[in-house]
Amino acid sequence: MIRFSTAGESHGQGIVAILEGIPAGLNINTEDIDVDLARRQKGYGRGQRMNIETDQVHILSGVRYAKSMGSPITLFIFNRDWENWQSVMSPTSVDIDGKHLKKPRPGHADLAGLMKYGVDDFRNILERASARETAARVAVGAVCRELLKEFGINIYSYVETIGKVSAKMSGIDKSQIQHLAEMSFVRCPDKAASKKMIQIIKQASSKGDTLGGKFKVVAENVPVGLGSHTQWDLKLDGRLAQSLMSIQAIKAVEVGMGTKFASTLGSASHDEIFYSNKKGFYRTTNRAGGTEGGMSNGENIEISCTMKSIPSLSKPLKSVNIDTKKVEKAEAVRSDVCAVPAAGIVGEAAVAFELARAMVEKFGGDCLEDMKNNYKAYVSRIQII
Ligand code: EPS
Repeated sequence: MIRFSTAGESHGQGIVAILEGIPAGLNINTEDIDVDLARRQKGYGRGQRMNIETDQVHILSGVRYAKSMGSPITLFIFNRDWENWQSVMSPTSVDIDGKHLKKPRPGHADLAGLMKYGVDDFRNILERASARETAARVAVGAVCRELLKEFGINIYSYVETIGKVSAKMSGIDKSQIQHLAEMSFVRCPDKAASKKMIQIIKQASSKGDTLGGKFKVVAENVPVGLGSHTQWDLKLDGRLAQSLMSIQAIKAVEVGMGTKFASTLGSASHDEIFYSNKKGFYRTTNRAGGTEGGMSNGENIEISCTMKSIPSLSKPLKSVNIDTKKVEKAEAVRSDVCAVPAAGIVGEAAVAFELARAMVEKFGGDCLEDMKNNYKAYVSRIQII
């Protein structure tokens, strides 16, 4: 079984992930992981922190001569900014001059976290709630992506909406979406919308405000039958939603037509089934977003995620000082203005992890060769149905 966990604080020494269950024999290169780490750092609207960091992965275990060994893979990403935070984040001595954070930011983990964990300085909470943690998830996703590539599965994402500006996708050639997204500063394939998005991010920044939006993740060439209808926690759409919803600031996940299903008649909600000798079973629409009954159905997996506006505001909202209980402005801490483009890369990683997990469950094997043989046998069986 594939699983991972992460550790590390935003301004501590670094972020680490331990990834277990990747079959032996997979090519793993730090350069490939670093490509995704760099993609996550980009996007118009990021804050000054991204000028400090140049994320690079250090593989501490589980890989030898650029191949997985089947043992836990430890991925470490150093926080360059740690140099500036050594006394504040010291694991040993107390920083007596250190400023305690007392005025929780509405919308952040601060208040619930400090009540739950019994601390009087919410730095203990924000350090781990921070989206810095997503660097580790992207490194994990990059390894999973390598596994999926062995089976021809391709994952990409693009930004659909930032604030009130949405991409017009109707005139865009589907085969160009991935490339156009990579070329845009906000990862939006619609050039005109990209320009407007940059403008509204600038405007929000000048007003000390932040912006959210929506991104879509697409997975191509996913085989039929990942996940299962037989038990609630095996359903692929549910697992993908959990993984995506757990990304910092994501408030809604929509599979296929998503919320539009509510107002659409059954006759226009589903994907009619066709058959040809060449293609086998196929559909001409993908309203379901690639899953039916909690299983992949062979169409592209398509999921949109909504990210709320970042709650760290340089012109803060009202809050309460936890010592005096008086109303004051929330703490103003350094932050991004808009991180929707970066969140799309994290979304890709979340989908890559869940699909890799489902692939290993379905095709098993401690070594990649076994997994490939099982896959081939399955594909040839379903082709003759
Ligand atoms: C974040 C606040 C900012 C972001 C950070 C997430 O960091 P800082 O507090 O150091 O300015 O830049 O994102 C990252 C560091 C990253 O790597 O994505 C937050 O509070 O969530």
